[in-house]
Amino acid sequence: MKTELAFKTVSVIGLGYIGLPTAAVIASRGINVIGVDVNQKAVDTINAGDIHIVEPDLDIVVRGVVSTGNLRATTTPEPAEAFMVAVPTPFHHGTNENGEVSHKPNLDYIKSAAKAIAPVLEKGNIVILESTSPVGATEKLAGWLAEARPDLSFPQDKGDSADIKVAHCPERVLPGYVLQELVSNDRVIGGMSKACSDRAVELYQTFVRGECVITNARTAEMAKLTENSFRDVNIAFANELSVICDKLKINVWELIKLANRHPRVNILNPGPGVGGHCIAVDPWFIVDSCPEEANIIRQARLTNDAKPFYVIDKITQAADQFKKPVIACLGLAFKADIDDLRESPALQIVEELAKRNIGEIIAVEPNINDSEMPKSLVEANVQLTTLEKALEKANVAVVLVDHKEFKAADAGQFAAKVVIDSRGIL
Ligand code: SAJ
Repeated sequence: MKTELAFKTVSVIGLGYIGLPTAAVIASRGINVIGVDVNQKAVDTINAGDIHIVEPDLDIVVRGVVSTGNLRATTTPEPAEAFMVAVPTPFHHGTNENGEVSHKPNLDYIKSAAKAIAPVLEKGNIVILESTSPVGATEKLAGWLAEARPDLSFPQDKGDSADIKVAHCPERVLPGYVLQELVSNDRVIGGMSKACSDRAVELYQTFVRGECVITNARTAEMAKLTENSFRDVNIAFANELSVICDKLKINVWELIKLANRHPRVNILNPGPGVGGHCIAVDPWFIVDSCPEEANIIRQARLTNDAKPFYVIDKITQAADQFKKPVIACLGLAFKADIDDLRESPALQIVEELAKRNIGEIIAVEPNINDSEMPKSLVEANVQLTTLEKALEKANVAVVLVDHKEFKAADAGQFAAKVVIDSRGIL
């Protein structure tokens, strides 16, 4: 790590799950960071030294850097030496001309960010796209910047000698471990020219302890999509195995443990589906770019998206055995030991069960309180309660998330109930 500051002022555009921790960590290295977000409430919260997202220890770091003046948030971009764009890249749901589901990447947020920073760009600046993006997005970003600033030169035209440098350096941090992984993970740095990559490495070396590995922008974009697709395909394999094992009356957890004893086999865990904002999204960017070629990647997405419905059917069949079924659903978050319910297969399952009206549904989610209960569940009269109370009352118990509280539960509490353990923790 360098001791002298290669950058005095850095701007981070988008203060969400990636942008805010990145801004805070850079600010903690003594660099002046201007955080920009369109959400006035988020900006006010940050300037008050608070945070609007959930990530362990982030509140402490943000409070620290706001109090020293190293981090300041605003809704309007200001001049800086480097601009890091960390805005969402969702997809548009739709159907193609053959009537098949299609997922088109939505680059509107990147385009708005480009339009917002273009007026304050100065010769010598670098713009880095951190958002997970389809291949070609960095070139598009550079194109939008060039359109807005014909007085400056850009790497697509001038290569190494361009006034503005542009690179893609995808974020790769795991929610729940963001502050550690921001510093310790290796970074893939894809500059639009060598000079772009070199300057980006200088920026990342101010706070990254991992290695900064240089490639071009398109490869960097694809590297990120590949990492998440690799995980999705492997989870789909595990999910498919779990369905096969149910049919063949084999315990899939025992099977995977045994197979994983082979030195070259490492199967992931089946579950109720794949949630979160990355693994269930990014593979579609590859499918959209190469629909004819990306067959395994598409099938993995379909397999993982079908898994919640398989679990719902199993629960419905179990409930059918009782006159007045009471179904305890353990977990609402998208994965273990976090409070993030967005794109959660557990939440999707509970919502669908409530809709089907198959009995009384009670939910246990140790990481949220009553006021954080999703509106959809409140409206459907799903009660949030403790594990003990839920198990006392339920005749069907469903494990949807492998939270530590559920793993620590006493096996006796589950006795005399129909148990559906989608995470294999019991
Ligand atoms: N899951 C399983 N079985 C498993 C592993 C995960 O069902 O064996 C499920 C989880 O329960 C969850 C979903 O997959 O619903 C995704 O969870 P995750 O922990 O695999 O990943 P994310 O979405 O929290 O973070 C991923 C990470 N990518 C990889 O591990 C390759 C992270 O490093 C990325 O930075 C992040 O996506 C991102 O932002 O793209």
